[in-house]
Amino acid sequence: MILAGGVGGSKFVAGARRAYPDAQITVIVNTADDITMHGLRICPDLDTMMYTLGGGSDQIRGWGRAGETWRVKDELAVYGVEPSWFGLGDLDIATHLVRTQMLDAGYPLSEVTRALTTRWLGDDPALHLVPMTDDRVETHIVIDDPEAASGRRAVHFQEYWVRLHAAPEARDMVRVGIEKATLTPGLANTVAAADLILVAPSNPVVSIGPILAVPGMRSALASASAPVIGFAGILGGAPVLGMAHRLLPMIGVDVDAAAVGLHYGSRTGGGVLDAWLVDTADAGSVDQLQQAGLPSMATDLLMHDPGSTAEFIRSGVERYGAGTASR
Ligand code: FO1
Repeated sequence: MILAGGVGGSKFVAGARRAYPDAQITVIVNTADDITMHGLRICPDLDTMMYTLGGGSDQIRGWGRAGETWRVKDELAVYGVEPSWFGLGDLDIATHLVRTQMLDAGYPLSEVTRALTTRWLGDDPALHLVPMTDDRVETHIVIDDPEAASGRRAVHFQEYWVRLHAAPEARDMVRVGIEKATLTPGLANTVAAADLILVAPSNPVVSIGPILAVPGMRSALASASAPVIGFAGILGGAPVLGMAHRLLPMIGVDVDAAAVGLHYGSRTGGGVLDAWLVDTADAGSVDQLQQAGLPSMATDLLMHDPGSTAEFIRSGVERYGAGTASR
């Protein structure tokens, strides 16, 4: 089982499939980036995962479809319809139309996802993409706004990320809907039955954070019999992908692999991890992590391709996959 976000998460899952081609992998995917635009429900992390693992993603952008065209977007711009800062490609729109119709017809997101992934992954019983929850959860980021009466306003994460390029200081975050969200049916049992649980090197604040914040997720992980191994997405003090460095300070965590590991925490200390892999650039922090009760090792964590990703996943699993001395 893997906990993951979108662009980095899908690369990680591709590596895990390469490392363990015979394993049954369930990916719990973040859905707090989801947004409704032009009447369409968009689930960026689920779609990035589905397109990437199905061989249909744009390799340069990392999101959306390969060979995409933008005629609908251009038409919307001619009509002057906002938001114009978010690019929905023509091929991608078909996915959102199917999803929105199915949701409107009453299907839960997990079933919609199963239907959509059947097209991309076939009936492959070895890979399941599961949204963290069927409920609507959306991350909003609070930024300064001198024109607002309170001096601040909250914007949807996509607006912060795509329109504002994460430039304004992130003052606070609200995960709208998280308190009432429940884990996707069956997920707690899947966690309990897993042989191995991996936390992908995805954004700790807006990708892994929301998954861990779904009520019931932390307790499911705490009582899982499988070892939980996490992989740092911060290498040498900078995120390998994305803009986690703009969000970590907001939750009081340094932009540093060891700090993120300690933020997730060791299971023995009430956190979620049994082991934490950092990049060789952060080898100096291994002792500190071990002393803090979080078993740790350093290895090359750059996801050049599925082969190199598979290699570091195997190293972590060989070292910690049978459980740790502390358990
Ligand atoms: N990212 C952008 O930087 N610009 C876009 O216009 C954009 C559109 C978009 C449409 C569908 C989709 O599934 C993803 C899209 N993304 C876009 C990526 C997305 O904003 C983020 O990278 C993730 O939500 C963060 O994981």
